[in-house]
Amino acid sequence: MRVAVLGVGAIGGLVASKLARSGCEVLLCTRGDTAQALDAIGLLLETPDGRTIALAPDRWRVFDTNQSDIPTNIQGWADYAILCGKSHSTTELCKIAEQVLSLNGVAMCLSNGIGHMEKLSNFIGKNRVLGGSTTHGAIRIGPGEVRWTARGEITIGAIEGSDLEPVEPRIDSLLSALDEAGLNPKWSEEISKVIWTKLLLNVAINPLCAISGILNGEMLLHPELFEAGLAAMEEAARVATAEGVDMSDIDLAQSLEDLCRATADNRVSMLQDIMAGRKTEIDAICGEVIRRGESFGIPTPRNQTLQALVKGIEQSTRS
Ligand code: KPL
Repeated sequence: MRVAVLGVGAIGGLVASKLARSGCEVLLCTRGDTAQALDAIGLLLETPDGRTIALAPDRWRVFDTNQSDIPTNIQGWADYAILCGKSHSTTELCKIAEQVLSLNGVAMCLSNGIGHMEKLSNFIGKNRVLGGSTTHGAIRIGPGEVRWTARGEITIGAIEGSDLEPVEPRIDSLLSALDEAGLNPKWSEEISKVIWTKLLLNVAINPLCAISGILNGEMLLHPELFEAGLAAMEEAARVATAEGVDMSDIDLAQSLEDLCRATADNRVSMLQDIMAGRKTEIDAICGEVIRRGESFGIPTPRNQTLQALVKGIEQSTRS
C-alpha cells in the first residue's frame, strides 16, 4: 500500500513512521530542514513507553514541497494521502494531494480545525475524501525527531452524501493498515460531530496552555484555567448546534477533563508553535468559531479574547 503523508510535524511524523514500520510504502511531503533531515538521516520516534524507534531514510521517499514542480515519478503514485500539516497549509497540501494520488486514491486530513474535508472535496471530489480526526498526542522535538506522548485514536468517516463506506476495499484496507501500524483507527458514522468535538477541545485547551505555558495535564491543577477553557468551549458548542451538529449528549467538562488526563504529558501544538516562533492555528480554532458564530449572530467573546491574546504572543515571538 502506498501512502503519502503531507506535512511531517509531530502528528505527521508519528503517522509516517508507524505506517512505514508496518510495511507501507511511504512518501513524505514536507519542506526545508525537515525534508532534508528525513531524507538524509531518517526519523527518531520516542514512544509513550520510553522506547526509541529509528526509521532509516530508506524507509521512504521525500518530496520537498519548497520545490515548485512535483516530479513525474510521484504523480499519481499514492493510494492514500493523509494531510497532517498545519491548518493554514491545507489548501497547499490539497493541491499536492490531487497530484500525488492515483485516480482512485483517497485522501483525509488529520489537521486541527474544521472545513478540511470540504476543501479536499473541492480538489478531488467528495467520493474520494474521508473526514478524519486524531486524539494522539505528539511533540516535534526537532527536524526528524518526534516524541509520541499519548496514545489516542484516529477516527475516520465518510463525508455527507459520499459513496464511501467502511466495507469498501479501499476503506477496509486503510483501516487495517492503520490498525497494523498501532494507530488505533475507528470508523464513525458521525464524522462531522467528531471533528466538531475535537475543535471544541482545541478551543478549550490549546490557547490557554499556549498562553500560560503549561502541559495539558496542568490544566487540571488550575481550576480558573479549566473554567475559562470550558466557557470558550461552551460558546463553540452553541455555534456547532446552530450548524445542525447536535452536541447535547456530550458532557463538555468531562470530555475536557478526560483529554487533559489522557494527554497530560503533552505540550499542545499551539504552545509548540509559540516556542518555535511559528504561526499558530488560532485562526482555524477560535477564529473559525468566531467567524461561524457571527454568521448566526452568536456572540463569542471568550474566543475573541483568546484569539487576540494568542495573536499578540505570536507576533511578539515571531518578531
Ligand atoms: O490536538 C491537540 C493539539 O495539541 O493540537 C491535542 C489533542 C489537544 C493534544 O495536545
